[in-house]
Amino acid sequence: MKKTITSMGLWIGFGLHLIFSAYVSAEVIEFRIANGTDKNPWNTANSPIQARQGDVIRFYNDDMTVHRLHTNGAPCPHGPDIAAGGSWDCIVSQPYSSSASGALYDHYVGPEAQVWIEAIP
Ligand SMILES: [Cu+2]
Repeated sequence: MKKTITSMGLWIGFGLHLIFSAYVSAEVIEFRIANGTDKNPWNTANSPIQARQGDVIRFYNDDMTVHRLHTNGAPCPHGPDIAAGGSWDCIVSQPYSSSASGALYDHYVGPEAQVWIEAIP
């Protein structure tokens, strides 16, 4: 009887471990578009947004103007408008390396408004 309980306990523990690891492996990474960013880069090559596939990059627009992330599908689908004071979740579905493939940018400004993201598998 005691042995049964112990082995059941192990299986439950193992199950919880699987659920918990799956849960903690996806993270929400918060990135704030600073007030005054306007037509300038959102960040720099030296401090890219770092994420893993499955994570969410939550962009908060702390600026006074609308911003929109331009992507070609990676690391997440092309962004919608993020109104001043608003936020948007970029669900990282594909790896993307700005250092290898170039900075992403603000759709409304163009390539000079760089957004550096390193999203690994
Ligand atoms: Cu675009």
